[in-house]
Amino acid sequence: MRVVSRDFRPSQDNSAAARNRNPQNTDAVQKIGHVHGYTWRWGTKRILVTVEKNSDHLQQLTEKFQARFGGEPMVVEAPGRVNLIGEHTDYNDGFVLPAAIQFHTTVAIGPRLDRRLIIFSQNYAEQVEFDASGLPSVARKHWSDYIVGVARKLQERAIPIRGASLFVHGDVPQGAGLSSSASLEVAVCRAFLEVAGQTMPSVDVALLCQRAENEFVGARCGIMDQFVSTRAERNHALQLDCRSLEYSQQPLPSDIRVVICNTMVKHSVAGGEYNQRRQECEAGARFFAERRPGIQALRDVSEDEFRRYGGELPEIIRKRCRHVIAENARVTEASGALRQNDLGTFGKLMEASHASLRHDFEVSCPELDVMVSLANGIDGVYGARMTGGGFGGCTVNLVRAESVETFQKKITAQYEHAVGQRPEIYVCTVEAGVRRVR
Ligand code: GAF
Repeated sequence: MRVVSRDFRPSQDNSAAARNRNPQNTDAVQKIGHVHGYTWRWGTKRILVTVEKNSDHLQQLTEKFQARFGGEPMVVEAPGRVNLIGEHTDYNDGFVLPAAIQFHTTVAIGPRLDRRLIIFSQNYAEQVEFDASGLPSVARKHWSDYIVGVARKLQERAIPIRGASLFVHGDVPQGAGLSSSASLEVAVCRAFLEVAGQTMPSVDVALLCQRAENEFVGARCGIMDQFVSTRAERNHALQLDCRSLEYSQQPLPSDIRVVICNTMVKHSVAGGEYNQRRQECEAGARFFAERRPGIQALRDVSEDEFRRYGGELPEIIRKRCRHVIAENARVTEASGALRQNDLGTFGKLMEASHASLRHDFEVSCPELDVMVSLANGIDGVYGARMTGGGFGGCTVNLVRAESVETFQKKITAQYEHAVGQRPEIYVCTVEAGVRRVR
């Protein structure tokens, strides 16, 4: 890899708060401004400035691509996600219920006549170059690992990676547990496919991106993030069976909002704790497999079997297993509750999920616990829990639409008071999966 330039020109205000979007609340809008591809709205009743991404950002990305590389790029964008329930179940062949959100990684790509792969990241203000016919075989702990990993996996499937110029920009908050990595992988995969004139079923795209992260980057993540980034539908949560990859789209009631609260504590799936949890789950699955043939993963262990044999397990493994087995049952119940519009039950399941992640799976942290407990004390909140891998990052909250504004104000003030750090609050729109936008 050659680092070609570091570009320290000031970029747009890219804080996640500035990108927060709340289209339902336009009654309070007084002033509108257009800055750097974002529409800024100032409301009389609101504390927070909310910002809508508009189509200008694509135009601006295109112009930046043209200024740097010349030519007409194709542009692809893939969303980040929030997981409503079903945490650390995906790599146990279990069930999850995530939704794609309004934060994306956007990739502008144009073919080159030579074999060079030139990639500029606007977020890192850095450009790197590779020879497409001799891509690095090991990760270097650099943002480009995700892109190289995907390119190598495509090459392994005999998809030609020709010379290309890429301009990459992501507005998924990084280290927040909202799948900035998966959205980068999926966007880049689709961009390479477009430029090669090839198509691939979206399930295969998700699997290929997961393999790139598992085998090249070295994070042993499950399939949830890549899958929802490819297959999500607008205004729907996606219920996924992570073994069979069968899924269904579940409409979200129009009178609730999915609100994400960022503790501002950084999280990383690439960190050792995540892989360690996975090993502990695998040890648990091996233990149960010795007692009942046919068990391949914790997904196959019933609550009854856990009660019967669980006492023989070392305490740590027993706790990990208890979380996964109960969490799988919660996802099934929560999906049923969502279908019935029973948000009270859904909220209770979120609460139980958080408690289990905190005490049994031990992936929460004090800031996440404070955020959840504050949310539970605010009117109009059906449920709150940590979301994503944990060890920091965000909580997900299901909030009655009319209570969202008060919720934002209260949780911001109360969290800042309790922790000494101002949180970022994102009122989400639920979006579709990866698509070519230009
Ligand atoms: C991270 C991983 F990437 C997912 O695969 C999943 O395991 C999640 O943590 C926890 O549910 O986002």
